Amino acid sequence: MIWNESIECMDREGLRKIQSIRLKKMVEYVYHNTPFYRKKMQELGLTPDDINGIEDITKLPFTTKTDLRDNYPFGLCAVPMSQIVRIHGSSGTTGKPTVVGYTRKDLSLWTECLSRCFTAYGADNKDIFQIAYGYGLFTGGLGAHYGAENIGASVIPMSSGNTDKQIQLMHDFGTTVLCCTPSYALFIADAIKDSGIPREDFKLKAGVFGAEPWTESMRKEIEEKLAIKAYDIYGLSEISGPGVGFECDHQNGTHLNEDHFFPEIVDPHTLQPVEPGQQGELVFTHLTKEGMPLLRYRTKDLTALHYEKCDCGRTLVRMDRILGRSDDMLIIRGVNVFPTQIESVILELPEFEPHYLLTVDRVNNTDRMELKVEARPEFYSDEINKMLALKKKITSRLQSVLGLGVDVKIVEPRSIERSVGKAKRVIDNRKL
Ligand code: DLL
Repeated sequence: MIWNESIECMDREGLRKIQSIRLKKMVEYVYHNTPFYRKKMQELGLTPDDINGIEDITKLPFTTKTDLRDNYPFGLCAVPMSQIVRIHGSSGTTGKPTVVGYTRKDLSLWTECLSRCFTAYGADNKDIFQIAYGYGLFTGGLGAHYGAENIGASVIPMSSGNTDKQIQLMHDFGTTVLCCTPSYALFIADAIKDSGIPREDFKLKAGVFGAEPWTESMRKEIEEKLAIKAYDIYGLSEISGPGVGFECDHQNGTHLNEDHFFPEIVDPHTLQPVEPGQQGELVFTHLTKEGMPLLRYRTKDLTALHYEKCDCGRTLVRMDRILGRSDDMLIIRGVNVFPTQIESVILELPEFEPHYLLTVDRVNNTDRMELKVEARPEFYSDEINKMLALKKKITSRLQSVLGLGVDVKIVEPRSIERSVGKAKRVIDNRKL
């Protein structure tokens, strides 16, 4: 099913025309309404007349999270506060949150994007959505909420946590679609098993998972444990929140709503555009946002884009799974390591649960990685030889995939702390 066929399946030439018209208008708009961009453009010797189409986008300056922090809280808003009707933000781990302001029109376009996502997952007004993303400054809860209401579905605004209640209502209300982070989905799956309620008594059929990187093997794990189809949803607060991108039934990449958010992939070092299909940093330019439009916002997310039409009929560009954020990349003894690589190794081996905690330390000037990973109950044993054999198996697999030695500690099932939101799987104790 397609929510907005005329846009989602538009020929690419037509789409490019729309993007060009919108970009030109947007540059004009920010030049006159966001002093930050006027200054940046003036420094580059640019005026709005220099931007005549989407091909001119590379002339424009980049925007970074630091720019948002420097203009905290509302310095990048292009409208007076009287027109801002919603404020969201991402908390980050330290310091001040990144703040985003939405006008009424921004909220309505965001809702349109989410309606496209949910329709692509096969949902409609007969579905019951359980929103188990956090409600609050985080965009997950309210973003998904309005999108689901807009397609006419019944919405249970649960927010994250309170897992026993989640399961009770999921059962009693007949939830068909669960929205939460992939790590929370795993937590919920185990809790359903513990509840003793048979799977047949639940009506759950699909899951809308995002807000953190997750691998293809994690998808399989969730699909098996919950007996549902698991879909990816991508987004970031700076651009709008969930719904910047979504998977269709073919699950051949995450379609981006590029009539509103123009995507580019650049080499994170040179900042030059890369060829389609090549991996690099994802960059977005708002084409329609009013409240706080951004030009060439560097997401730090590493991925690649594919422009061939999808078998679902959509022409919207398809994005590969996010490998990770460039700031999540660990450099261990000079080797680049992404937590998603570790997740893939763990899930490849049937003996382990997809729960892990990686701790990085520097001992005598050498980086050391310790990985705590849970064995599945049927493989966990008191017999030391069995455990040593398991440890050897995973250590040698990690060595061959990462090219690095990892000190593995196999721990009891359910002993690693579970997450109800974005999982924290890495602790880096090095003072770099
Ligand atoms: O996480 C928005 C969101 C909510 C997306 C609910 C999907 C579902 P932020 O808190 O600003 O916003 O974090 C954005 O999370 O730059 C990515 O690094 C990561 N991320 C989001 N979705 C995915 C995904 C929300 N599907 C940051 N796959 C982004 C991988 C994701 N990473």
